[in-house]
Amino acid sequence: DPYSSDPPRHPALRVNSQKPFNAEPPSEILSDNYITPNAFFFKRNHLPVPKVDPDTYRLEIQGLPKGPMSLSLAELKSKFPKHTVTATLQCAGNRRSEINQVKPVKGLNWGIAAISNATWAGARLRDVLIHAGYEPGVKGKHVQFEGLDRDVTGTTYGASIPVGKAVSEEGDVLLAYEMNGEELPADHGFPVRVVVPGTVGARNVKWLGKIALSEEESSSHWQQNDYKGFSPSTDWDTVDFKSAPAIQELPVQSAITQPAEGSVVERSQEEVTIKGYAWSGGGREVVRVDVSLDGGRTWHVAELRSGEKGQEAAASPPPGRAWAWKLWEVTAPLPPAAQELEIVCKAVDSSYNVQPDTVAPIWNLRGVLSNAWHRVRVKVSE
Ligand code: MTE
Ligand code: MO
Repeated sequence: DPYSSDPPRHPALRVNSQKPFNAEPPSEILSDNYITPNAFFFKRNHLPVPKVDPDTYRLEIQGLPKGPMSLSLAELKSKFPKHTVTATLQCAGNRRSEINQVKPVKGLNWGIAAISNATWAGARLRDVLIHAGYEPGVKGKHVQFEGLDRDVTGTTYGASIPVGKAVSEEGDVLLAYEMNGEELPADHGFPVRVVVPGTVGARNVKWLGKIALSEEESSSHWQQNDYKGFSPSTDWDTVDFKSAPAIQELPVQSAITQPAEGSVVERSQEEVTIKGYAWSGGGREVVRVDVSLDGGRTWHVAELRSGEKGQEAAASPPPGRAWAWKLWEVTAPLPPAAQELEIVCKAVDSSYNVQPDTVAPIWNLRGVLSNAWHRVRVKVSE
């Protein structure tokens, strides 16, 4: 069993698949912490977790002017300044279950919690590329990453990002060896993973074995034939994966974490508190979250928080570098006589992108990019 050496996991996680291991935290606890504890951070593995010996680990670097080279873990930690970034990671399949409800799709049936937020530390990818001879004008459009996890045929996980993101001083791309002040957990890429803030989870390659500058995108299945969006009219007979770009930046997103679907609020309390998260890709900051208790007829503006309680001010990011989610909260009066509430949330980002109101027009055969208004139904008890 290639999965026999997978690490232990927290029993509270909601498991979508055991082998490979895929799980999300209970959505009600997602908004309890601004920084998601490592044990509760969602886990998305395509393959068995590789066992990597940190003492013999080498990171291979190819396609740069100084020729092929490699770095040990100790070199990665000592040769380059340690850079810290708080960034939210979201799987392209987050909220796929809502797409499935419209018409079934292929993929893990994620709820709203295939998204988490952590403080990552490591070397900047930019510094490592410059160390290998990168300078403006060097040929190459994409930076490819290869994981050390492999399937039975020896094929490794891989992905790539545009070189501009990789070398930008404002891109904040990390070769991370720490997650929330601890060494990277096995499930999250020990000893080194790429963290590409603002970019879909799939490009944040774990158990990083190789970096290559190239004219082409990664040839991996996950870059070429997966993690792409299509029209609702495209089916498995007509889909041409070459016709769509690989997902990089994700669209604006928000969801309700509390109250939970189907729960009961007491009429006598007269008001209800609603909580959730909001985030957008590409470093676009969430500037507003609107919440409705009546299915979207009337709206309340939620209060946004971009840090642990009491530390919000320190967390205000420079424009275009809002990598971390905002948690939001609103307390609103219960509408008189309502026996059931349809609670809805929608976020607006700094480009004034908004979420679509329904799922059907964004349905796609892989069930990715699911970001319609999130709706939760609760009962009001007399
Ligand atoms: N990297 C490797 N090597 N293997 C993988 O299976 N999964 C990707 C990405 N990096 C993956 C990987 C996907 S699809 C996502 S959403 C994120 O890792 C999940 O990161 P996490 O498990 O730390 O939450
Ligand atoms: Mo993912």
